[in-house]
Amino acid sequence: MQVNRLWHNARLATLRADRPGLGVVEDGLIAEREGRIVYAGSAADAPALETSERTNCEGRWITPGLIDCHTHLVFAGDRAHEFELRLAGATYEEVARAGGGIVSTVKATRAASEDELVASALPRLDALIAEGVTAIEIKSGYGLELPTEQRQLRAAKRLEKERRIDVRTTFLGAHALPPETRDKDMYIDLVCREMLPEVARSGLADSVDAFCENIAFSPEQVSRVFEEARRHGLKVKLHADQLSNLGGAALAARFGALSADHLEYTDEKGAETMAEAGTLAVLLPGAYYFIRETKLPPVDAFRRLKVPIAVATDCNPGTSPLTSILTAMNMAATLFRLTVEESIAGVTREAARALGRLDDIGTLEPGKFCDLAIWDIERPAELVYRIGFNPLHARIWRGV
Ligand code: DI6
Ligand code: FE
Repeated sequence: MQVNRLWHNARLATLRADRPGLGVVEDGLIAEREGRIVYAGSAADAPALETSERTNCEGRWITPGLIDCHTHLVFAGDRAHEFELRLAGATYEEVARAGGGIVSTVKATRAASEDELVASALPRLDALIAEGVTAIEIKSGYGLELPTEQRQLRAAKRLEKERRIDVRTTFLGAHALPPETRDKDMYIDLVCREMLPEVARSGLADSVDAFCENIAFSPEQVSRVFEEARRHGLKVKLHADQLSNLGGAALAARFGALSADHLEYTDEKGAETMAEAGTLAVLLPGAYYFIRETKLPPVDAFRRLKVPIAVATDCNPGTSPLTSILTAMNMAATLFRLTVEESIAGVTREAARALGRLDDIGTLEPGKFCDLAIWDIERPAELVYRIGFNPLHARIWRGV
């Protein structure tokens, strides 16, 4: 079989769902043609392969390229000053009610051009790419009015032209109440009647998200956004039960959401509803850590009910200024007690599932994009165990 490239003498963590654990293949080989995997398995079982580009991996580990399935990567300004306020004892909610929080990033983002949004996102994206990220989800949600929401989404899509990476965009108009509006129902009318239809028509967003929380929007208001998303054929996901239990996870599941995210305050009923609907849990330990939350998400219930678990950075300037997916993996294990296998699956196969992209990415299997991360490690646990150390040897995107 003629292939473009192959990598041999490697240990593969295939993350195949039909194999136990990480789907490890000891003496492994991966072959690629036209950007997709044509073989991933033991060298002994490989078909005859002709190629001009053979790479000896010298026993290194290969995982699927990492996927950050929940980020607010595109925004202007920063919230370092607020960080100092919180160090002085203000809670995240007090800062939000004092007009700080999301709204202060909104002002900076509204004032930024598309080029400025791209330029300020690139260093954050490069930090993730340096750790082997090959696909990322990026939300809007700092415009809270149509032109800036669209500009954020266009900037997010432009990142695919600036770097070799796969970007999925999410419309998060229902992120917070904009400074010029005092009436949440009126703003949700604007989101549903003006913003969402235009964003859907322009094809700028792959899915729709909302923030279901006391300092944001109620389950009823979120339901209106989700009904409008459904009318436009867009999948939904939800920032749910982060600071309190408003039944957000169950609400997301009832709308067949791809995922419910955060989930610190989700209860057994919420986990059951997610399991019935096939809605994934996206855990965001960076936000839990940064706002010093103490309520842990119900990981044991997710395991028992077989709710798939993904892990992401939630990179955003207010509650998770985190641009290291390896650190998010360590936090998921250290803080949420995920196993090494769950943490690695959480940023590969399950993150792909959370984006509805499992057909194309997230495991090392024939037919999938040849997105690889090649690591200088002796065992996969090192990817989760170490803090602030990046053992990436090479990142391959679409075979290159
Ligand atoms: N929950 C969060 O933690 C972020 N958004 C959300 O819905 C916070 C975003 C910010 O503070 O800028
Ligand atoms: Fe978020």
